[in-house]
Amino acid sequence: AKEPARVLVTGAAGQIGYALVPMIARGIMLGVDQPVILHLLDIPPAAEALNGVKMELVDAAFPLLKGVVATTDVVEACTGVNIAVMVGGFPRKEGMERKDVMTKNVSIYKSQASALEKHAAPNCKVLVVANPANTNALILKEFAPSIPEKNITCLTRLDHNRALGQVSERLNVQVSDVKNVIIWGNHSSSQYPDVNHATVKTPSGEKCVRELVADDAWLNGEFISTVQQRGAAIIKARKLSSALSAASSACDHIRDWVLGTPEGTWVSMGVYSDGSYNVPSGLIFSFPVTCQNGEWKIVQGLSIDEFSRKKLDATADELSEEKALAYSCLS
Ligand code: NAX
Repeated sequence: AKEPARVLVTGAAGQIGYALVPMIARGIMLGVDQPVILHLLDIPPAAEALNGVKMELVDAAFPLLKGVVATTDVVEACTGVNIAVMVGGFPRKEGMERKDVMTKNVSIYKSQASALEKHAAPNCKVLVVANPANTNALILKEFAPSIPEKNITCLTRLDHNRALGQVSERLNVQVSDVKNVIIWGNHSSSQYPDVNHATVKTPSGEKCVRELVADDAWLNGEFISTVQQRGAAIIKARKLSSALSAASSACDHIRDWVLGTPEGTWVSMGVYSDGSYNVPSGLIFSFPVTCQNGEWKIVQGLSIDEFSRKKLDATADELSEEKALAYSCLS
């Protein structure tokens, strides 16, 4: 039998946490043969709710769940973890300036970076979900210099999955037959959902999404804005932000990273830029990646047309600006 993996979820008393922890305990993140011990962190005002989540995890009697550590102590939460899913953060409240929200999150991610660096298991893989996800991940990277930069990522898989969903709805095909969309850049409305290399499996072989849709106006317009604005549309409908889809996508992100992507398929992950596709290095930027043996690699050599270039540059500019803002918030 495998040794249990320790999985940290921060913000575990929140909405995404509530959807995510049962998925992890059921083996959706790491596989149905991988026992897990959940480490749940939240802040003192949420301690009672966090304990309620722990009670429900006990009540669900998950066979793979070998233990639950529910705590408001960041050191206890981080100790020995193999996977860290950072969902906790400070939300933007009405009337708050961007800089004020950034200051709060910079300070959270700075201190959690140190705790992870000192206490997590060697080679711990980190996924930042909390917004601003790319920049929180960058702060975490900066303040955990001994964690290899390849181990620090942010979630854009939800946007990726949303793009697959939109193509599948439009073409009336199974979502599992659509692949290789790309989310470039920031997990924000400046992201660029790109279908130029996406394909659909059909009875007569693989076909390009662009050819099948045969409507460039839709692909270059409404499709992009629908994916970019999907989070806002969910809030409008549910009066709450996306949670089950975010949780499911976080599982997809970690599962593919740890267990590998299928041959010929790539996924989108926010990773530390090495300058590929002329994206400035030193940003956490969403790229198409393949994963093997627990490591991601940016897909190289894709053609970037002029339309795409502009969109890539715009989202990179926004991330450079966010990075500068984050640095100006460091005390
Ligand atoms: P909730 O407000 O329901 O939950 C957040 C939880 O984090 C709360 O329980 C809060 O007490 C806790 N928390 C706050 N500060 C903390 C700290 N310092 N340490 C540990 N826990 C802390 O938000 P929820 O809907 O679960 O969303 C969580 C985050 O995900 C938000 O930042 C949200 O913007 C972000 N999202 C990111 C997505 C992505 O694709 N990257 C999509 C979904 C989501 O919007």
